[in-house]
Amino acid sequence: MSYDTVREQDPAVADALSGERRRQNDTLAMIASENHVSEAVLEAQSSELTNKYAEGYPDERYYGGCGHADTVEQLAIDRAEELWGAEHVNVQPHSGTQANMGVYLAMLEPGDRILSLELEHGGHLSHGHPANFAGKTYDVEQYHVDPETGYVDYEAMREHAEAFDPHIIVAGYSAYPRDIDWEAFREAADAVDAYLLADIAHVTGLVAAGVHSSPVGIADFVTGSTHKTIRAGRGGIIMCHEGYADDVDAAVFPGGQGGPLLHNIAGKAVGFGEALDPAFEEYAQQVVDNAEALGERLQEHGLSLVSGGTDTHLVLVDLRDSHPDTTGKDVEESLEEAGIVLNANTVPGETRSAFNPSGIRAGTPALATRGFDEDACREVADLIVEVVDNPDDKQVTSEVDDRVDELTDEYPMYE
Ligand code: DSN
Repeated sequence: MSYDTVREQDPAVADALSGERRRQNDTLAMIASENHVSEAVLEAQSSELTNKYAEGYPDERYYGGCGHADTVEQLAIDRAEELWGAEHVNVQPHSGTQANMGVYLAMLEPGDRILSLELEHGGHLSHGHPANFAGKTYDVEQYHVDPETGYVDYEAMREHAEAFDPHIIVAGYSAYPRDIDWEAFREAADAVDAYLLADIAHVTGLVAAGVHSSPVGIADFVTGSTHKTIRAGRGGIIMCHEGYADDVDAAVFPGGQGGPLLHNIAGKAVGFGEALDPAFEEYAQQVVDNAEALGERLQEHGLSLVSGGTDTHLVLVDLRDSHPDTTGKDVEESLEEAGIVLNANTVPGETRSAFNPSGIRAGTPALATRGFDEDACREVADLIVEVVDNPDDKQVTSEVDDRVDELTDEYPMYE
């Protein structure tokens, strides 16, 4: 893919686009929420559908000329229903946060009670952080992971639900390395007559491939984003029982959004089609195997992992035991200089700040996309530790960067 037309018309933007393409090829994308979509998804996302207004849903639009838009959106819906086994799917949310907003708008009134996992324990802003619309609109209380094990404390969550009597319980996280006991949440929600929302934003692809347990059919609502492990380009989705379909659809449009981003929905359709291929299951298994190999090797080097390991696509390192004077931000910045891009992250029981926290989060979805296996991920762990042990040593940074260059040449992306 070239940016020839943009280059002729707008060199400043073309330089940034080519620079980003080079950056993605030349560095290891280990931000757990990122991935590399296929050239076909990129093409669909940059199609002429960006020009089309199509408020409404397939065959029920408020504008003319929506025939091709209908085809694309219906393909995305049908493929999503098949991938996740859902009764009803809305593919219009612009992101995972907008998907959560759609569920809240559909089922809650302002002031209603949400019970969700605290952000620094792995939750998400849209689950009710005070800085987010959800925290400002609803009455939010939060459950936690067990400080000893790093796993969700299901018993405490259930007791909290009984005391707080929430209208909705939110499960599913952004920085949680373990599988989730959806039935425990179902039982807690049933005990207090609450809805259950499962936010599988990070693990959409793992759930679709059957390498992470599925909340579909257990939770009332399942939300996700489409650009993470599922590799279908930027956006969100909502899945629900048929009985909630009209409420959810009305909450997304006209309730919370205007016209759908049909070009993004085209990307979703293409990406979901790719994920229906049996090869996607191998990819998803490789993501999980890679994360396990990465985590085990980091632990062999003496780093502490929250929960002692991973069942998913990510590991969460708590630096406080092994490197008490090094912050997550220090490591994030030094690693970026060495060509490894991940993010500083809060850890349960955080003693620093959200901006300069005590942990790092590292994911394997993008590495598996470019072909990395467990051995390659063990080597990446060795490289990470080199930098963590020597954050200010420019010689070490440069040597790691050289090795990253060799690895990215070996496993090229977007050639
Ligand atoms: N920003 C995403 C993440 O990194 O987990 C969640 O929205």
